[in-house]
Amino acid sequence: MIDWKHINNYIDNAKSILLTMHENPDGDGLGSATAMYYYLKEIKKDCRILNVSSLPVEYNFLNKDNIIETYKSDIHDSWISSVDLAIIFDVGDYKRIRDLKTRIKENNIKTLNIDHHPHPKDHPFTYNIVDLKAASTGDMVYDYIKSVRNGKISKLMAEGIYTAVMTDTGCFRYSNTNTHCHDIAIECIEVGVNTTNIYQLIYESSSQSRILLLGNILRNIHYELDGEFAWFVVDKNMMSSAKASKADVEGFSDFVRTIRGVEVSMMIMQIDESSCRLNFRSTGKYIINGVAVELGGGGHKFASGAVIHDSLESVVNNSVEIMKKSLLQQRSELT
Ligand SMILES: [Mn+2]
Repeated sequence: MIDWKHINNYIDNAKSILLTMHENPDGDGLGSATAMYYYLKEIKKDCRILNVSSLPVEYNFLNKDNIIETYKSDIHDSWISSVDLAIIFDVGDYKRIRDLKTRIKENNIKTLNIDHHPHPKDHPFTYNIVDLKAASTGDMVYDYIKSVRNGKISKLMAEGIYTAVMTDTGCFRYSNTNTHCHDIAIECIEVGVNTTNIYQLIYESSSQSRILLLGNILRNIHYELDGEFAWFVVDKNMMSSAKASKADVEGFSDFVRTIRGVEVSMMIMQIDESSCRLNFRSTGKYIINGVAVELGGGGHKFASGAVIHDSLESVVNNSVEIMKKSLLQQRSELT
């Protein structure tokens, strides 16, 4: 059990608090930060949410009060110099806050990491609060707010928390979904969160480019190991011919994992001539973060990823082989 009352001292002692999360943020990072923002404002803290990436359009509803800012050195550096505490949500790997990591270091700002991804023992944070069992970082923020504040959470906090829990559990479908997720959802509905609306804004807003790209991908899936392992490539040509953006690719690995018989899906996405992004998803039979770590990345047991600095061709060859080897090894241990 995490001692949130004790952790509250770190927050209580800070006057100015910076909230941030990993680049290319998802619903968990954004929802966690907005919920925390509204709580910190309620207790009259000077705080801001600064992200290194811009806000994906489907999450605009969390930004009614224009509280989610994209970090710009000339606009924000003077405020950052007055910050005493940076709270980092859902980061997985500290380098994923890019330039903000440098600013935090330069200004000797204390760091509080709140995350449900594994971090090494020699982590760089002042305070490292990790709960690997939490379905989302939003669950942890909810637990914190509940332990220091009386009554039900406010509607604005609940919109963030609900978004975090819903997106990280794949709408309460993935194996990480537990009774706590549902308890949180009940409270969110009780305080007036329009859950249907949030679902539609996030999941029923595919661009035509995304659908065009998905069609192309679905025609080119490779199946290995009797159909248990499915992988696909998204290269620069596919992206440009569909006029797609990075955000259009979100969720494709989850989708391919839903094909009958598929236990593990892998997306290999070309970033440029010399780097690729990999995404791995598992239904739960095989653990796939070992492969992610081997390739220089990380993540959860059943959802992980990596960025590799190499050509597409060589990344395809290597990663498919490494994944097949790991799955065959695990398969032999299962039987
Ligand atoms: Mn998360």
